[in-house]
Amino acid sequence: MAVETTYTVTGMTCGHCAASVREEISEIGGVTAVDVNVETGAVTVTSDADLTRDDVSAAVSEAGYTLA
Ligand SMILES: [Cu+2]
Repeated sequence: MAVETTYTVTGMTCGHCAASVREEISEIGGVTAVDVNVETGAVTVTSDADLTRDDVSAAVSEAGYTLA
C-alpha cells in the first residue's frame, strides 16, 4: 500500500532546486512519486515501502538542502 508523507524542505528558491530534491528523493528505494512545492517548501513523497525520515533527510542533504 502506498504511503504519502509530506516533509518541509528549506532553502529551495527555484525550479532547479525542486528538480534536484525530486531527483535525489526519487532514488530512494520504494519511492513512487515526489511532489515539490518551491513556494511552501512542502515535499510530498509517495512510497510503497517503509521510508524513514533519515533516508529522506539524507537525500535532501545530498541535493544541498535541509529537512525542516
Ligand atoms: Cu534553485
